[in-house]
Amino acid sequence: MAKFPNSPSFTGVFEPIRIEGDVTDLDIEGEVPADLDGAFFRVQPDPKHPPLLGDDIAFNGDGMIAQFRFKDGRVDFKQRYVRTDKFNLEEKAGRALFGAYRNPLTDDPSVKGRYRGTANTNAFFHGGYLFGLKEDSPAVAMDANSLETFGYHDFDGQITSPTFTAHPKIDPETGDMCCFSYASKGLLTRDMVYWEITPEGKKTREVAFEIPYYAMMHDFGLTRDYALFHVVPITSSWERLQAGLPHFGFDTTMPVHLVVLPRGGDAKDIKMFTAPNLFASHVMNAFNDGTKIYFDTPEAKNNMFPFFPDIHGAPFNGPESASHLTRWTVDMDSNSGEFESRERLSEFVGEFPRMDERYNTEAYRHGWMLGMGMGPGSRASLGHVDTSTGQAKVWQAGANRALQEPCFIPKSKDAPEGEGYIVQIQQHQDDGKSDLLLFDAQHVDEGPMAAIHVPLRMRFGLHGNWVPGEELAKARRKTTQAVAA
Ligand code: V55
Ligand code: FE
Repeated sequence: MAKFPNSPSFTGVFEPIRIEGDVTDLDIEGEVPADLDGAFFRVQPDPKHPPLLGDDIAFNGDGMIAQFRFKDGRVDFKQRYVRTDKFNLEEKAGRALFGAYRNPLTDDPSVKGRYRGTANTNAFFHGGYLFGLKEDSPAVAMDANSLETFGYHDFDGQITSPTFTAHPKIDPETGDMCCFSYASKGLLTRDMVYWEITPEGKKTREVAFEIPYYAMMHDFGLTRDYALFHVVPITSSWERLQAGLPHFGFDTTMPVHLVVLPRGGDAKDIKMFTAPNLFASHVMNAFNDGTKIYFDTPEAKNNMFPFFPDIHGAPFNGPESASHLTRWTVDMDSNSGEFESRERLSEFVGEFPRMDERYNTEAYRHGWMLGMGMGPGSRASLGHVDTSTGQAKVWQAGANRALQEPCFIPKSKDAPEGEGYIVQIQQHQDDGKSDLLLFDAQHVDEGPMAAIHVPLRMRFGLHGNWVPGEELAKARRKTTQAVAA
């Protein structure tokens, strides 16, 4: 008999949902363009079982992937758990067997040595597979059409690391998936590996290297010529795990590094640049002009994760967790070892940065972020940031509405940069319903052109991506089935 705790992580909007199912032809308020053909995938942590240790953090829930399939002006909905090894083992046992977030010392002995991944951080499509991703474990391959799970995926033995990033990027020029792992030689190790994988699944690059200290290497930057890894002191140690502290803590006394790997080079070609202490997690985009490298990230003065507390015991500092899109510049020709500059691009306060990914690795203009309401009574918002002017267009959600990460959809394959739509989940915090909102990407301030109603509660979610219909038609299928014409 399940008994979920009566704690903030499991009550109110954090109450687990655990519903898998299908809703055909969602109720739509407004208009969905009839030529929009594809699917929006996104993932939410949604604990299947009451936590082994009595309570848990939101980042440790089992990955539940939602698919919104757009075609002929209508939208079908489907959501399924990712069948990770953890999910399967716990389902068989009928209870939780894995303990605290990234602390195997807290697990039931029966699962020692097993992958602990929850696949709760990204739903990412490449080479015909939908991948459910959690950065502490390998990628989990899924059928993008049915949301059935194939299982852990080692790319035909080409990737042997026990971990795989939740933030791969596609090089728009080649279609290659550029990706990495950290803690590549085991928990808490400073080892990383960078890979490039073709759409046919062939590994074309692999570089192993080390970072100066163990850190949460959550996202990275990719330019035409470089892969960029920002080392920010969200760090850990065996002492923390043995003491039962949260895996990560933020250390305000440690420097930040940008590790630059030339994509054509090897570990010996890496250059590292150092900046004073700051907080940065996600990357909007990066690009280079010769040896000059630009890296755009929402930067905050201090920690943004209250559940990964200050290592020296300082209380969480709300105002200092506000982040602004900031451009870091480094020059590979310089031997100063320091950043050339850190320039704030916009006054909009937000995180979860996304852009028109056809312009990934290149100079770009349009970005979108989830606005962070700071202070009581503040509302969630969606911001469109023009990186050339710093101007932001903002739409504010209503009271009792939470928003999630925006995702850009190009209007057509060859539409100009930023011409298209934004989709974004809206959670109702008062009536147990949700919407997928659809905006004209460059006029978000005019409000959504459509609200696609989801007749159930969606939980706090992480990342999502759009997959065009023509890609879905070619996607790998787990079950042979008739495909609707
Ligand atoms: C993030 C989310 C995670 C995680 C590490 O920054 C970083 C987001 C949902 O899990 O494990
Ligand atoms: Fe992320």
